[in-house]
Amino acid sequence: MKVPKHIAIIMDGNGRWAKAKGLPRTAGHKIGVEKVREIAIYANSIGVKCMTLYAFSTENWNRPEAEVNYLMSLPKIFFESYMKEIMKNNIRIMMIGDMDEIPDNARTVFKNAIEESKDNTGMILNFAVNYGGRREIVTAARKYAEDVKNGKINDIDEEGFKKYLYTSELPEVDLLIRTSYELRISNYLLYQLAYSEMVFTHTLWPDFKPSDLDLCIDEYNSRDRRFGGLNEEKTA
Ligand code: V0D
Repeated sequence: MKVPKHIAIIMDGNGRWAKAKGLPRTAGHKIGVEKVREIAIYANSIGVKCMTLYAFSTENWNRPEAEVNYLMSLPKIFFESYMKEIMKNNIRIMMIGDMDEIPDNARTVFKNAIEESKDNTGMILNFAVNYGGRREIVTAARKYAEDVKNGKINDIDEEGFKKYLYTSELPEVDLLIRTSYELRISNYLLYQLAYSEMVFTHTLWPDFKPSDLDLCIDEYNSRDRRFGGLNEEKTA
């Protein structure tokens, strides 16, 4: 059994989960936060090197103001509740996305968690915050063009371009998981998902358990990753 080095997750279904129980959407997000803790600790324990979670997309600003405000309070809740455990488990916190537009208090708790855990050598728990894939690519292109214009670089190529993405220090994404069975990428890691296996589960994020992650990894292992080439045919 191969454990994927880098797993990306779209944690969908919090709202649907809450609605089914007659609860406000925020109740789903609250359980969703506890699931982040549980799944991160488990993934680290089985040897996953990096996990990138879609916490807040550039489109999420369009949600009702009360919900956006609640989402902005989640980093504080998450790190106040779990930072000790994250440190004990040697997990390193990172983030990708545009922190500029995020309220100061949320940004500060994040920065502190990143700083406190920067020497941890276990799994990288990477949060995509105010992230959008197209914006990431355009930002990278702008910086790349700037460096070419200034004579810092001559040639434009794929290897060079990668260095300008938020994920330049991270391993390739092996596996994308999206819960709640929405069959879309939704502007997530557009460039990075080029060769990733994708697993869509019916499970809603608040119901997602370590055993569900195991099932996703089993599915990943059952696939024949060709990268466009021709690996040896599987024998039945
Ligand atoms: C829980 C998905 C937004 C399910 C949505 C740190 C998991 C809700 C943020 C967030 C979480 C907001 C501002 C910011 C950084 C992150 C968030 C966490 C969990 C855990 F600066 N949603 N969200 N953060 N969930």
